[in-house]
Amino acid sequence: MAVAWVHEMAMLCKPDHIHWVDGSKAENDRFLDQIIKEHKAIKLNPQLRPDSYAFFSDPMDVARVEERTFIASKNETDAGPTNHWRNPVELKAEMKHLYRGSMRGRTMYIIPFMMGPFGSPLSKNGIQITDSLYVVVNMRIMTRVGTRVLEKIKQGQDFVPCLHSVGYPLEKGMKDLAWPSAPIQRKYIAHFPEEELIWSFGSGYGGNALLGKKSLALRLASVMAKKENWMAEHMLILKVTNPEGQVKYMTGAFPSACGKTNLSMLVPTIPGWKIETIGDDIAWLWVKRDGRLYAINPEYGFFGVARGTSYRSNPNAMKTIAKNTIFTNVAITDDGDVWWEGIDGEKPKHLVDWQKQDWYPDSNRPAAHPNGRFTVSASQSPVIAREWEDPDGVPISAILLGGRRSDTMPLVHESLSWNHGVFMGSMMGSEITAATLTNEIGKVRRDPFAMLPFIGYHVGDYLKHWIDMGLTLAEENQPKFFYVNWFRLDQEGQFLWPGFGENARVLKWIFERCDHRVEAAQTPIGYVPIKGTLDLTNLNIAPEQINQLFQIDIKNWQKEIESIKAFYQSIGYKLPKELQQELIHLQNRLV
Ligand code: TSX
Ligand code: MN
Repeated sequence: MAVAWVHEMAMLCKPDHIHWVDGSKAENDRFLDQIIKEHKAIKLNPQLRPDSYAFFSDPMDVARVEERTFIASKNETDAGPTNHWRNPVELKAEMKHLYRGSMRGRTMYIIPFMMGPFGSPLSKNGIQITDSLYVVVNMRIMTRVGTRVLEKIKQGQDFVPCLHSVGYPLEKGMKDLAWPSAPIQRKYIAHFPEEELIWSFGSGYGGNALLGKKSLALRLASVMAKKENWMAEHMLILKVTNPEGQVKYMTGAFPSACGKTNLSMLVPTIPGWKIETIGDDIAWLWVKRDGRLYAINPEYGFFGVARGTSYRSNPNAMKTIAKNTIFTNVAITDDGDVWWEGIDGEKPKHLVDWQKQDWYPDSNRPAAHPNGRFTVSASQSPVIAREWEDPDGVPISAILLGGRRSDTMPLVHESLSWNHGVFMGSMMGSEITAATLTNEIGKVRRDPFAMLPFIGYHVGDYLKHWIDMGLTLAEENQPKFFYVNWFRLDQEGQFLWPGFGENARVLKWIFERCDHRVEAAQTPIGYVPIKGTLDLTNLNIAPEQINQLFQIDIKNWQKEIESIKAFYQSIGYKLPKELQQELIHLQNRLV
């Protein structure tokens, strides 16, 4: 099965060689030696950053390309209004034409990989074919790669075939590039959910090319999950331990640029509380026979944004990436270490920037690309929870939701019911910052459950699946939803909440709400802390600031309702009636 597919793809792509990746350290070391010899990466100073490498991509290949990401299902309605739909037969024909001979002069690497811990009922096998060694060494960090998975597949276990080519064949006499890729109009990230197949062409970067992550673990898995009654979500997973040693697990969905990786590794400022990481990006969730919701992290590493990562914002990430790390599109210091905007310490007097150009403090451009990344094994984190690879998952008590909002949203509010929580998730959104679209700064971009680019089917059906999952959980087992907002501003435009490690105070309140240890005040939008129940000990914050953080401005909320209505209209007839009702209930509670 696997071998037949590989040979068929080799006939199509016509590589010079085929290499089956065994996943061993020895093999990985050989790949890295070859990468250095071919000048496709540099080795960092081993005294400062042992066993670490830096890659620099083509400036035209620096991020996921949503406008070239396709859901190819038989019926267009199955892709819904949030995806780019293509007819699968047509798309395959179009892409086959591109793959024909696309690996000439190159080696085709066959990567057997697994998403999820060994032995978990939710884990999925994949085989990625690629002509990029960058992809091979990154996949080995981000997923469980190697012979052990291949054995399972050869014994007859299912796998998701993932075909990837950078789309830059080397004809006779042609010289390779440091970062081969294809122009935008020949880039394709194609998903065939009915066949459970992924075809990616023309990009070597991140989620476009490391197909286990966004393509398999979110887009395809979300379709499988809907069919098989589980959930594939864009969520971190946290373990919280209180001073008495009691443990709760929480998941959290946040759009990009909200600090999801920072939250997943947070260092609490309140004594006796401990936070550990299960995952920082993706959660697969299912209801077990005891009637509770459990989560696994399908990934094996972190593919984090470098910019802004520092000992101040995320000390545990900094410790994690101290060695054995692959960096992409960051700047290089004169002593052979990495640098990016927002890292600790003084600005260097000279750097080589991500485009391999000399950079000085008065060069009017960032030294590291804003989407520059680190790739590192989760097992290297000093705060990885010991049960992070438990095939049985961890039981979830709370689901955090949030976005970047300068007004309207309080620091934290709790759902009134499961359906109200799904409503909160459906209307999630983040204000557009300078880092996103310049012409719409300040507007709220709706991003239901932070899944907008990752739902592999109709967004209305996806939201209905969330409603239905509530029905399979007994009420006492339903996790509570908590909408948090670290980004509310005062009249002067200053952040009202110190954020970062101080967020542990909010997690403490959430923890104690799950235990019914603290009362809450009911407001039209949900439950908020009663005076004295949010621990503000040793926090130098004015009572007026706290009032502002929790202020519910009726006018702002009426505007919010109008904006949610418009968003719901864009979803169309498949929007669950339960959510329409929640919107009406909210409107009624507000008058
Ligand atoms: O990650 C963030 N978190 C979550 C941390 C666990 N960020 C960074 C977001 C960009 C990725 C935050 N930024 C958070 C936050 O809680 N809060 C803020 C806003 C903020 C920024 C600076 C300060 C306070 C709040 N204060 C000083 O710089 C002194
Ligand atoms: Mn993500």
